[in-house]
Amino acid sequence: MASKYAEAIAQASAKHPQPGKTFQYGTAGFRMKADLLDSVVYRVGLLAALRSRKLNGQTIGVMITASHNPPEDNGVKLVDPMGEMLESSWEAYATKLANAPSEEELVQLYSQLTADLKVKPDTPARVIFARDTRASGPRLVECLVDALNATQVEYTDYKLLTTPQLHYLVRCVNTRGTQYEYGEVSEKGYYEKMAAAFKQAMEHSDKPKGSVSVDCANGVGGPKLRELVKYLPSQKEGGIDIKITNDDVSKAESLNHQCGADYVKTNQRAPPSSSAKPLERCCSLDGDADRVIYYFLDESNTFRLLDGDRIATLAASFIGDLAKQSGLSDKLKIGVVQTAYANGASTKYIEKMKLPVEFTATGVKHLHHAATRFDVGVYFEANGHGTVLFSPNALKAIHTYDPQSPAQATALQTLAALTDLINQTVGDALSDMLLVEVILAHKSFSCAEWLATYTDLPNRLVRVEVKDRNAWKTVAGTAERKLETPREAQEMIDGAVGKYKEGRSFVRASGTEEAVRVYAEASTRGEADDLANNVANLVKRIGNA
Ligand code: NG1
Ligand code: ZN
Repeated sequence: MASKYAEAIAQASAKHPQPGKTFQYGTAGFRMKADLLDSVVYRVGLLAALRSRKLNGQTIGVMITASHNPPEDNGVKLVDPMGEMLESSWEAYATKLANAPSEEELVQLYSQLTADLKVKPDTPARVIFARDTRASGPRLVECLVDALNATQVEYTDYKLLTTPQLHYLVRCVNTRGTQYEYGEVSEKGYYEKMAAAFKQAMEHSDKPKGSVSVDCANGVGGPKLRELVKYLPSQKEGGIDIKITNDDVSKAESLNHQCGADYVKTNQRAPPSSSAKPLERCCSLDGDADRVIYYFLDESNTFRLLDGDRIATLAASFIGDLAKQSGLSDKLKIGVVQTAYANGASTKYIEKMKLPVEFTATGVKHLHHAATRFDVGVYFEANGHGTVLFSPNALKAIHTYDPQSPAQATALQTLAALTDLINQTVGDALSDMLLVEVILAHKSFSCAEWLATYTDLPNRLVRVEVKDRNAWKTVAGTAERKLETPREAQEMIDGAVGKYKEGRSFVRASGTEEAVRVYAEASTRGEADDLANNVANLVKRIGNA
């Protein structure tokens, strides 16, 4: 049976032909050179309509961004009703739709999916969408709109937003008028909610010290941070002195170029444009403002990184203290979720705080999912993407507990503020940055004091090109720390690791690039480099034999 929208789908699809490529909806949706994406975005629009109808007209989000990738790339991903990433079983449908070679096959597949998923074509469908600052964004929005029109979707174009802002809006729309109302459905609502929570979180703290210089990767985070600052208390009112840099979105080619969170994390250095003085607090966002990384130059002008692991440990220790001080420590099971890329020293530090640590595969959707199993689940990838999730049980405890002393009341108020300050849908650089600033102010910490909480093990990440990255499979349940195939590889890695004090190394196929990644850490810089090189060499040998 032909679907109700078959003719319209085929007609619009003819404007966006499949370029004869194979696409895959990966951990970050679809992402590649922007000029290959028209048909993909069109088909993602079709899937958004199906998804919304399947969920009885709940609003689905579509974000057009390629995050930290170069300016000529773009990407697209779907956001589920509570602001989470698309349910993983639907990723396969996205991939299938993107790969249908012709209009006929696309229409047939669409009808098949409609039937298989028991979607009623007359159910209303709603979509909201936004994009980052890339030059290809407006063209890709047209492709998306063609799909939404063909399938009679009610939609709102939010134009330029950060990825987490779109996630926020999706959750707001779908909870409007319910007891779980998340916030006002507008960009302004986002700023107001965050600013109010920030003020409340700062009420019982010292004034923030010094300034924070924010590198916005010349992406959408720049204009959005400027907007947010208008809602935050001024420095005189006890607010933060925020210095915004790399916020030029007028030159397409400057996006993520020698700046931004990925540049800083990968190169372990500040952007060349940085004029920060020693001990000045700095942070970098990525191109769609869902990652943040802190850093500073120490007294001897050496670059010091405070990455996602550092933010996770800082947040977990602060929230753990607040839970104790407010009398809620029995009621709140706080845990931390990491990936194998987390520095071993950060894991030890969390264990020393007597908090449980869980490991998942790479990719925030895995971390996010694991974090929901705690009352307070702190999750961050080392690259700076993460957030803190409060379970319904935790929210209830925090909002209904009757404090037994003024000290408990104070801690409880700060804790309650954090539940609003921290984006509950996805990692959010603006929200995470304010969280870090709040904690540093409460603890009266400089970056140097934050860094001194533990010492990172020297580590090295190496990218190795091999014939077939899919030949590199990890053993299920090991959070990607052990290889199943190629058969001989793991034993050889174990042999290499055994030669180093506190050595650890693992190899996995990248989910976003045609390569495998080698991670190594050991007790000294030289040993970590050696181990990484040895393992990389054996991977090259096996992978290109
Ligand atoms: P891959 O390419 O699968 O290693 C990279 C990052 C992930 C995650 C995704 C999505 C590392 C080692 N890997 O994944 O953490 O952020 O990109 O952007 O940083
Ligand atoms: Zn990003």
